Amino acid sequence: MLNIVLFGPPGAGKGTQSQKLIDQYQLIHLSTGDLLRGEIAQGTALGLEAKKLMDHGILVPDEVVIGMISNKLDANKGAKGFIFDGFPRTVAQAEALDQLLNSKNEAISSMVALEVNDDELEHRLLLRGKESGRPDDANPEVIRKRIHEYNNKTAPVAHFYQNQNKFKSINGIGSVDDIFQAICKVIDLC
Ligand code: B4P
Repeated sequence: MLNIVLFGPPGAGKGTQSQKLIDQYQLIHLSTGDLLRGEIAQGTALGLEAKKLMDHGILVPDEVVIGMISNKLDANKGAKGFIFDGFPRTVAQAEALDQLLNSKNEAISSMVALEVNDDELEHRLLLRGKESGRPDDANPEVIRKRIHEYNNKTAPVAHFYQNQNKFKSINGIGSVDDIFQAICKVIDLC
């Protein structure tokens, strides 16, 4: 199986590149952000709790997102592989993902990290906020909180995969197609 973690700060282009990668490699796209927004749209208890945190740019508790990913892995048993988009976002999530995959005799093939500076992230997210109405993209303070959460809780996840020799860094500034080609070069070596 080909199991790719797409990593990077909010607005780095993980969702954008995932859409192209699932077509190219026929992988299942697992975006915890999309799954949480789905729960919010359906008005579930989980979604109502998650919304309070997401609207303030704060990460949702580990056990919630780990449970969602576990269910999705079980629901896609015949898959050729997965793109993990926005997950794992903490070291505890990365450890849980390794355990989940281990129990199925699978493992992460590679982590691809998109590198984008804070000014560009803020610019992209504010633009998306105007176009999509996403509440967590509308307010510069919330965007800065998300970047702060990323630096505090998510950036250490890169070391987790560096220690396993699975970390690859890609410049996330440039055209969507050029970045996509750079990611494919990494994946084709897996
Ligand atoms: P996510 O939904 O994961 O969203 P994101 O990090 O903001 O976006 P992404 O990096 O995918 O950006 P995109 O491609 O869309 O998370 C939202 C919230 O959910 C989190 O803050 C958290 O509260 C919660 N959450 C999610 N997962 C969690 C977890 N595992 N644990 C705990 N909490 C969790 O790109 C952004 C914009 O840039 C788009 O408008 C796009 O068009 C543009 N863009 C993309 N590539 C570009 C390029 N090359 N040049 C110019 N613009 C580009």
